[in-house]
Amino acid sequence: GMNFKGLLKRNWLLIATIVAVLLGISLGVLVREYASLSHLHKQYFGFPGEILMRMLKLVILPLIISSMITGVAALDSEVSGKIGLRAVIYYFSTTIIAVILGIILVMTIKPGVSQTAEHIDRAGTTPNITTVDTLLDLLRNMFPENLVQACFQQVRSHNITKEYKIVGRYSDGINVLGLIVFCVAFGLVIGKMGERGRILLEFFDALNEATMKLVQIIMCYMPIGILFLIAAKIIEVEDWEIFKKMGLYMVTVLSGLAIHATICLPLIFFVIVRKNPYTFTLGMAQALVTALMISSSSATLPVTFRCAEENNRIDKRITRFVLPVGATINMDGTALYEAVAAIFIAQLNDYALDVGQIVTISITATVASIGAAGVPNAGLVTMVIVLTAVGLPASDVTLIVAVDWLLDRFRTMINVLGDAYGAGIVQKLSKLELERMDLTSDVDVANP
Ligand code: DAS
Repeated sequence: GMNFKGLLKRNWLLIATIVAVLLGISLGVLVREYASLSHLHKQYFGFPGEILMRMLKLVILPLIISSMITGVAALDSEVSGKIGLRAVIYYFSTTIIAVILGIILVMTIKPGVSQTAEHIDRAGTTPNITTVDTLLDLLRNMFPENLVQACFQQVRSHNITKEYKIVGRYSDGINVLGLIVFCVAFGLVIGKMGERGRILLEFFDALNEATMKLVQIIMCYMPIGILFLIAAKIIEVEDWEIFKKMGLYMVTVLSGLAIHATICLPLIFFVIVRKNPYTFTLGMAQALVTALMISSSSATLPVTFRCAEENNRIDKRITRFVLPVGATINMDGTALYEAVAAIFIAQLNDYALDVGQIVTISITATVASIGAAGVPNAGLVTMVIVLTAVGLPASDVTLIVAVDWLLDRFRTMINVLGDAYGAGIVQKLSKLELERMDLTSDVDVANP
């Protein structure tokens, strides 16, 4: 058995992070109650949290590049094709399951039926996007015209400001999808080059190792950053009343996310992997708390990597491949949320949906979740395509903006969990190929 001290020692970071969350919430509540801070001072308050976000975002670039290139180059193209296919099948089926779950819940709980859209204040203006636009943007992003620019490109998607204004088509960040596509192609080519490719492979492998060491250092700062991040958020939220009005809607979304995380995903995992799914979830705890605190799958990626590899012992050849792609396109939580939100808005408007429209909602919610970037509030923005597709006013997205900061956190957490389970499942399904490679290859890039 393990003694208490050992447990503490092994999980100190997680424990410190959870303590930081609790302290941060208390601090936020206290400051709200007893101090009246000016807008400027509120901003200063969040500063240590801002620094954490900046550091996490900073390592995304070297991490994605080095992990994707080595991930692909270390496998032969046939194997990486198979692994890629399995990952895509997993992403797709779990996303659909999440959407269906969301639809069932919102149609039984009916959170919007007892009230009308007039009772909820609208905020901000509406963006104007269509399904076609979103798909084209997705494809455009896959083929960046300039590699350097892709590293700091303004991702094409809408952005929502603190005042809940939706302000146009861009939010700054990295074009992750574009980099992934490039790195897959580049990795494949390097893998095929033989001896000459080896030097590049070793370079990127070393880059990956160095980056992960940096991540380890950054994670030590995490509790402090998180403490101030959550405290500042609590100080800053203006409208708590809205939570009463939207209570049932939030309960619907949150219970859907909870069921998906504790029943659907674990069941699939158990059937395929035959291991305890909850131990697996616990292994991801640090990443899940991080996602909850920063509402961004991309910025959580470094932590997701560490948890999956260190705690859950997933093969690096799998994580390097499955996690970055998952963080960008596999969003179960977002998909579930989009379906619930769209039907909730229909209920508010007294708008009866027929079966065809419900099918349309499931499809567009899936597309919208794939199209959403792994950044805060992205799902709220792609929501517009779901509404437009069934003839609901796109402007009604403004009805749910005020509570999105909270729901965003929870759906991001489920997005990250889905990616992690995906890595575990794909690893199990690819066991044969991985073992065969272990036997034939003389160098082991994944575990030098
Ligand atoms: N917050 C997002 C994520 O990073 C997506 C969303 O807004 O739904 O996963």
